[in-house]
Amino acid sequence: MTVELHGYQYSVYSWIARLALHEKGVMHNWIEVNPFSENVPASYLATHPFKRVPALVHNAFAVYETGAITRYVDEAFDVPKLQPTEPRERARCNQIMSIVDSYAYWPLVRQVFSHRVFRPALRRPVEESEVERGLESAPRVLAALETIAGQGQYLTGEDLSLADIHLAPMIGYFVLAPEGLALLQKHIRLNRWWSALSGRTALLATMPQLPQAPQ
Ligand SMILES: N[C@@H](CCC(=O)N[C@@H](CS)C(=O)NCC(=O)O)C(=O)O
Repeated sequence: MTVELHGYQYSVYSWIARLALHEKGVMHNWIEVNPFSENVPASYLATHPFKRVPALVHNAFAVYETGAITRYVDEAFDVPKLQPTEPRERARCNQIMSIVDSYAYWPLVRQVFSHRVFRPALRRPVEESEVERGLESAPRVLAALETIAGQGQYLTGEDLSLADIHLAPMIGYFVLAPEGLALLQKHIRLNRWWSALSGRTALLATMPQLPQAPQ
């Protein structure tokens, strides 16, 4: 049995997929693909026609879209189960995964993290207006998540689920921006959830090694 994860070292979606594999205890080979490069191998584009990362290949089965990957990993491999079975908890889990993909990624990661943290570290051009737009959009995302987050230790109850696995890397990047951390801290449940989850072994073990900001 071989599991290959094709991902980009700094990609937040690749981090999510790696975190799910780690939580499930699934050994895998990492294959580096930079989707922003002009020279993405044709073999990868055959696997992922939209030129994004990640993609997972398990024996001869290839799948892309991070939610499809993490659900597949959860269902194809044994414990721990990462999707609630109780209908309302499962609906919340799916809802949070979808909010993360549809509404959180762009402002939290591509606007705030990228232009406040990542690009400066790489000495790449920064657009302050992107940070501003991200910080304008982020409160609605955080408020929506705060409203539906459960009262338990994790987002959907007392057990870790794919909701936590999809949101944690996005928040992990967002709070590296001081303004991101300040916004998160205004949300009592999310802040409590992040305080507990940010020290989790699997999250730290899979966290991308970011380039150091110039002094
Ligand atoms: N909906 C996709 C999104 C994946 C995605 O946007 N990945 C980013 C990296 S974090 C990417 O490949 N970006 C390349 C680009 O925007 O050209 C998923 O769930 O996998």
